[in-house]
Amino acid sequence: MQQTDLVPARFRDGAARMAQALARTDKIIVAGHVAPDGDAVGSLAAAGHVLRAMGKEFFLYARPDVPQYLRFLPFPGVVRTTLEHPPFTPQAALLLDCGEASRLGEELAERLPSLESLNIDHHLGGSGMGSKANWVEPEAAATAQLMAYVTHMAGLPLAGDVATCLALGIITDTGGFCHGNTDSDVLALAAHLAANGCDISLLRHKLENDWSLGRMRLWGELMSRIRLEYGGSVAFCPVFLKDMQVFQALREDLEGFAEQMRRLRGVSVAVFLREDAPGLCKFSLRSYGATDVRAVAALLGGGGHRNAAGGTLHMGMEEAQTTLLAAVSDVLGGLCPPKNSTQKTDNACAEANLQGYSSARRSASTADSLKFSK
Ligand SMILES: [Mn+2]
Repeated sequence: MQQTDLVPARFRDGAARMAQALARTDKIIVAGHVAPDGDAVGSLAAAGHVLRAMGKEFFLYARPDVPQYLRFLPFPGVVRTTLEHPPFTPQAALLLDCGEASRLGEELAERLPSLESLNIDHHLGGSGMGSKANWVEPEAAATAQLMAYVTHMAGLPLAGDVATCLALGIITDTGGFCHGNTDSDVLALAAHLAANGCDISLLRHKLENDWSLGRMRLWGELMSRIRLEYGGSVAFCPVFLKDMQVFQALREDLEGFAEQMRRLRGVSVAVFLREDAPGLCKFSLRSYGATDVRAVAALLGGGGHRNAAGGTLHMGMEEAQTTLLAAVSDVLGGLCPPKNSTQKTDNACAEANLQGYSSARRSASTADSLKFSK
C-alpha cells in the first residue's frame, strides 16, 4: 500500500485540518471522556506522543483516572487526574472521544470557556465542542482511527509507542475487529500498524487475559441473573453496589459484560443497568446491525453509537429498570411484543425457542436424528 492511501479520501481534509490546527496550538490539556474506555485512553496517549514529537507543551488528563486494565500502555509521561496546579498555564484543550459536554467532567467543563478547544470524535452529537477546530466523523470506528490519520497528516510515522496506543483504541472500540464498524479502512490501518511493529496479538492478550478472581466470579453471578424480556428479544441484567463489595470488584470489571449478554440467541438488545450510588444508575445498551440503541439512549438523555450506547438515570434501580425497558419498547417497538407481556409469556417464548432449536437440530441431519430423539 502506498503511504498516500493510508488516509481514506473521506477523512483526508479533516485530518489535515486537525494536524494544522495542532501545529498552531501550544500549552495543551489532552483529555478523553470521563471514566475513559480503551479508545479514549489510547487516543489520549497517542495524542501525547504526537504532541511531544511536535515539540509542544502538554499534559494528559483523565477523570477519575486511567483504569487499571489500561495502565500497561506506553504513556508519554504521567496522566494527571486534576487540573489544580498545572505544570504550565494551559491555553488549549484537545478533546478526544468525548461525545458530548456532559462527558467532559465538571472540572474541565468549567475551564473550557477560557481555553481554545480542539475536538476529535466519532460520536454523533459531539459536534459543537471544538471552538478552534472541530472534527467529528460518526462513520469512523474509533477516535483512535481519526487520531491515526491526524498523526499521518502531521508527517509522523505510525510506528512504535504511538502505533500501540492507537491500535488499543481501535481494538477496544471494534470489539477486537468484530463489531459492525470494522470496515476495510479500519483493517487497512490495523495492517499498517502491524507492519510497523505493533503486536496486535500481544495487545489483545494484555487486554483480555488479566482478570481478577473477583471479576470472574462477579460475571458468573451476573450471568445467572440475566432475564429475558419482550418474548426473548431483550436481555436485561442489573448490578447493584453491594455486588461490587461482595466480589471485591472494580467498576472497570464490568467492562464488556453488556456485549456478553448480546451473545444470547434471539436477543436483539442487551440492557445492562449498574447502580453507582443510591438514586444514581448508569445504563449500557448493545445491539447488532440496524437496531439503533442510540435512539433509546437519546430518549433518556444519553448517547453513543447505533450498536453501543448508554447514559445516566437519576433514580433508584427499580424505577430505572421500568424506565429503561419502557424506552426500549417505545423506540424499538417493532422488535418487541406488547409491553404488557408477562414473565410467564417470556418463559413460554424462551421455551418455544429452545424447542425450535431442538427440532432444528433434529431435522438438520437425519443420520443424527435418532440420537436426538430420545
Ligand atoms: Mn470511541
